[in-house]
Amino acid sequence: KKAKATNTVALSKDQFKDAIVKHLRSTCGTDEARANNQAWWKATCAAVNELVFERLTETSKANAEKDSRAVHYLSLEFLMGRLTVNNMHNVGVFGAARDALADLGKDVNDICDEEPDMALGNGGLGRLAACFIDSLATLNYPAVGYGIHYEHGLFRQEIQGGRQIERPDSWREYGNPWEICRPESIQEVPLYGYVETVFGEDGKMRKVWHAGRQIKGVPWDIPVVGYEAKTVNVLRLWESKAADFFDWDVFNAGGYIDSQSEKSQAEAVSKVLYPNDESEAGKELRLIQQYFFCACSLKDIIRRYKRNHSDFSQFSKQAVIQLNDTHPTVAIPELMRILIDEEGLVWDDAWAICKETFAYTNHTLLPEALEKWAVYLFEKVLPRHLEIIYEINRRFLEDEVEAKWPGNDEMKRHLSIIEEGETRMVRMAFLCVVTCFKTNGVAAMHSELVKEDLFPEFYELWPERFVNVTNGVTPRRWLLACNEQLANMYNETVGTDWPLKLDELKGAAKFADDAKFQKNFMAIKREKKVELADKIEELCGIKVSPDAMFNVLIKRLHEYKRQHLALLHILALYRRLLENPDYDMGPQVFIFGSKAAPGYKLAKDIIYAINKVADKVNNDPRIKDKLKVVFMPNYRVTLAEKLFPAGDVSLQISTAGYEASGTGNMKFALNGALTLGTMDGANVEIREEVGDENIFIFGMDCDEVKALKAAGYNPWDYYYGNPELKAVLDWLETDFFTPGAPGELASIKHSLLEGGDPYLVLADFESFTTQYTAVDVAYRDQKKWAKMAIINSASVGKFNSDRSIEDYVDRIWKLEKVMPN
Ligand code: 26Q
Repeated sequence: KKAKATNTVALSKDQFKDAIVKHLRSTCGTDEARANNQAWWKATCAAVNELVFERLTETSKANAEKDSRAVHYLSLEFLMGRLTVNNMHNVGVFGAARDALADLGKDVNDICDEEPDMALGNGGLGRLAACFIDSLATLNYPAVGYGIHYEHGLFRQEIQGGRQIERPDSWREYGNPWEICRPESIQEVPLYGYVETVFGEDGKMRKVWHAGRQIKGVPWDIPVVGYEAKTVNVLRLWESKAADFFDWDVFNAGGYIDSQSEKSQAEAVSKVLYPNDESEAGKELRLIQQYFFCACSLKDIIRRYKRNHSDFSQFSKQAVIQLNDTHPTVAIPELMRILIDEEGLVWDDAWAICKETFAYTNHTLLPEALEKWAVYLFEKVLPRHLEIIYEINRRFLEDEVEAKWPGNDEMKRHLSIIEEGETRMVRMAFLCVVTCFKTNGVAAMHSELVKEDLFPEFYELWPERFVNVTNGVTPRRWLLACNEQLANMYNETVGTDWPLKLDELKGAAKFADDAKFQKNFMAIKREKKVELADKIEELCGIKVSPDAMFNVLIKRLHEYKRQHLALLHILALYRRLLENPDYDMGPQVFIFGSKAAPGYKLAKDIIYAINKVADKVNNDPRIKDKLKVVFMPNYRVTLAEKLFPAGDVSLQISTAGYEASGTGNMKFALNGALTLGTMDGANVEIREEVGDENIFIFGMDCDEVKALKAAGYNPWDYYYGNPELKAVLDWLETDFFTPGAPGELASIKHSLLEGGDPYLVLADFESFTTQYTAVDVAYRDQKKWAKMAIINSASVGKFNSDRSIEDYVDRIWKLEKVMPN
């Protein structure tokens, strides 16, 4: 039996063949004999687009006719990856396309490999936005994703001599067949300048913002194809351009260079994605990026609203705006500004609309990741918005804080949207919580911490505003498209509805003990491991055995994610093998994939250390291939699609209380990997779903972390208390892994001792190594392991992003479905 998506054929193989050949000629200007793979890919996309664009038009027609409430998902990041295979599955032509290409002498995988990733995001937050718009379309909800059409996405990572080198990503250098430019919807955005107070003839005071500069926003629409393609929504990405007018005065005065520099400054706004996740640089251009896309998006939303409405009384009924973290917060004062300065509303009416329109998702508890902007920067770039923020803050402090905590100036300082100090700062998260009708965390535990630790006073003021929506992942990309073998096995076992109703995988759990089912399940896992092993040899020149246990740790590099804990553990295993050649352990492979923010020194040192340890371990004949370490360069969505299906053990080892949710943990479990992880983020809920006997939990929980920190954590106690830990830390200072250059790996040790080990790596080390031994033992009982893996995969229906979206709809958005014709 074939996957359902390949059964519901919207085009036959022959029709598809004709379409490809036609587009080779009419779209690509070539023919079958002369086309290269790039042309074949573009012709294939064009054939798919015949179906996609028709559904896109039907969807926008239906939404216009019904004039229904819609969600607008504002995000600086959409980490879409490749679209071709996904879109073919969702419109139901994957099988037809594969067979058509085969008839034409082409392999569908080779052709689809031509597509560059759309890497318009850093990590979890950006990929979540991509899964959410997939689910919104699949569930037929009216929704628009708004973001920036970056010329360069997240940097491409090369590894040279073990170190990360950043190279520019140019995803659309040779054109992108999925995007449509919409010049009819261009917007203009003001920046800089000053605010004038004017009094009208009625004696009323008005504010006029005289902008010092204008830039133009050009929208590019990416179709977002729902599964089975009833609904095709859009992701609208704004590109910045110089405003239209040509400055003839400057030109005639011989200042051609200046008008050119005006142009390049305008184009700089959407030039590149900032590569720092979980950290704030406070760069002016980043603030301008945020304002640019918020201003364009709000104008777009209002333009559409005004087609059917002559005043703003229905605005918040028609539009809800979801802020993906604080990055688009400036949309709040921008909507206030439009309503008051341009539409003539009074403050109270404008404020009431804003309070009913915006909702905010928090993705982090890390203090250094909470966005703050210097007041002076705001004043320079967005002077009118600063005034509005001051007024929001004044009313909040004088009315609401004063009512709750009368006369308490300390509380006012503590809760003020403006942080006092040497440089006064705007606290963006406070502005969100004060305005938004809902604030949500992204996993059950995280949402509790948002209330209790991050915003306790705001929670006291408005308990009803705080909700949880646990993250999810789209099963279309993260099972159907990336693991065809397992998808087909599930089709035969539980039927073909699971890509929509992931809970139905539960029906496979009753076969967890069935020898034949186990054999098939493990054969698929092995096939995926062979595919990955081939890729590892191709990319890294390292041979790994598919019979070894594959331990995979793939995510952005950060101290709180503790890649260095895994590294210390690898060193401990290596040392045990060297000291005792008969050390009882099955063959192990550790696979890392991770990008470090370019300015994050320690993160880059950890990448270097992983690569240096890998060089040594992989080439040490004494340990007889029992241990291999692989760092796969340029981790991204397309590589993730090969890694998740091949993992045996999913490493989710953040310090408890620091990983808001994690979503890779869900993708692994869905593909039959077992989690070795801490009680953090969504790991807690994965454990609830799969059962304590099917997950390996280690380390301190969140309360223990807090207690240890409160009692005064001393990493030296652990260093001196555990000889193995001391030995591996000391090893890092020698030149064992960096011959002739001792000390190259010492920064890791120093951060963990003199640096105070802020994420308690040393405190959790022993528990990790102990629990790892249990995993190794379990793995060597392949029947037991198969059972646990099957239960994992069959039990994680909760983590379908469709469920997340239904939760958002119930708890926050209150949307109704619209079925296009
Ligand atoms: C902020 C200011 C300036 C430049 C960059 C940034 C920035 C960019 C990206 C700050 C943070 C991010 C990304 C954060 C992120 O990915 N968070 C992750 O979100 C996931 C989805 O909710 C969670 O599963 C992860 O736990 C969380 O770390």
